[in-house]
Amino acid sequence: MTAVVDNNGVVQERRLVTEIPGPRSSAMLARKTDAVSAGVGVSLPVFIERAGGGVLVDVDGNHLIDMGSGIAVTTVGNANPLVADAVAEQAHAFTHTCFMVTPYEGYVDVCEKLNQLTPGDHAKRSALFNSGAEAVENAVKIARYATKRSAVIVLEHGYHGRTNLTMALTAKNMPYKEGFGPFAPEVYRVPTSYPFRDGPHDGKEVALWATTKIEKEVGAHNVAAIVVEPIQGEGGFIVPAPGFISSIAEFASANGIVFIADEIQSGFCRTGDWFAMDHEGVVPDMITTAKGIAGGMPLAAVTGRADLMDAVHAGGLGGTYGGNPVACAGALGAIRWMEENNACALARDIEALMVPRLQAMAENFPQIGDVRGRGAMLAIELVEPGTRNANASLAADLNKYCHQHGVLTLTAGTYGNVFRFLPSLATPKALIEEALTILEAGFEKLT
Ligand code: PLZ
Repeated sequence: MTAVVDNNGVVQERRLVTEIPGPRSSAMLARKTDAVSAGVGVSLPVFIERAGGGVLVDVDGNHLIDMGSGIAVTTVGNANPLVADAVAEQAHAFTHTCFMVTPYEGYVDVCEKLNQLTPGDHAKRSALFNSGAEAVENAVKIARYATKRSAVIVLEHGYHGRTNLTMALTAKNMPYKEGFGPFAPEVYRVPTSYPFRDGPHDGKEVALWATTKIEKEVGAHNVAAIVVEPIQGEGGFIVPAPGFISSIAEFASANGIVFIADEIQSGFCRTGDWFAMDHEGVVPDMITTAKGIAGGMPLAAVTGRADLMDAVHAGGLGGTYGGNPVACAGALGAIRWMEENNACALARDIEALMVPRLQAMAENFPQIGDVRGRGAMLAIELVEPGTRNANASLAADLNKYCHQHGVLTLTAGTYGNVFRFLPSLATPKALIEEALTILEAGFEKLT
């Protein structure tokens, strides 16, 4: 079989030519230690020189299968030609004007696409920002402005970013919050549905615990917004029980609360639908997007009901770089690729390929307590056999095993015991199979 070669010459195969990390990466890592803040960590210290499709090539010439997509960003494949060409063309035309000073069409094009693709066919508006955290902050600003209320409700295990407000919205202390307080006020955390750990509760029942807590401890009339990830990402790819999300959304609607779906990790075909809320049949009042939106260019957005988005005074929203023209060009290229290649079906194909193999592994290895996720957002939760006790050390050891064998994997979870898979939708199927074979060998060796 001849190897598949990606557009930019990257051979789509796993190929190890040195140990991991190799000598050139190790030398660069030493420079990193001297030059870069120690607060900026690295999961796998191989320095990347080129990447295409689902493969990362390091400076030593190792080819790694990328099962992380830069944390759910290169959904359309790394260096996707539609993204790369649009970015290059835009960079030659102009790189920046600041949309708030003199506008340009690409920004409007992206907003039109977002208004069209996000759940619901009501009148919508969008605003563009640079990072996921910035989008979440702005969604909360808009909700507070429009409702004239201040409280914000978030869920156990939620993750929404690292800025001051979004640290407050994020559940997990280490590494995100430790030592960085005090945090923004008026943020309240309520229970979420975590079927593996809650037991087999009806999603509606769990939602009632959450909404009762809101009523009794906060007062629904004080709440501006409820911010919810439809599948929790950093928290451990937690898929809530059916009925949970829709019940929370109904409660929000009944109480004049803005329901904000944080689809920064789950959006843009990642879960086999354009947005994970499509699967829930829920139309959020506002949705935050980033990551997969622009094939690796930094771009984020808030899309929401026109009456909410237009409530804010002119000049109340913005930022120097938000909706940068080069990033917008990248987004239009990425969205075109998703539309032309039926990317949602590609994500469902990945689920169909991976879930049976992960379930078969779970039969053999009692350390796999749960297999879950949707589309190309999948995970296994590792436990001590016969219990639900988190097995974070096995997750770390398996991660290391995969890395040393040329597969970039990522962990997640409040307890650090979730092994997550976020391959690009452009990854050749054979490489995904191979990554699973390596993982299985890791289980054989380490358990
Ligand atoms: N909301 C649902 O997943 C980013 C974080 C990586 P930014 N998740 C990856 C890390 O350790 O910093 C994320 C998310 C959800 C918001 C964010 C924040 O997006 O672009 O990282 O700010």
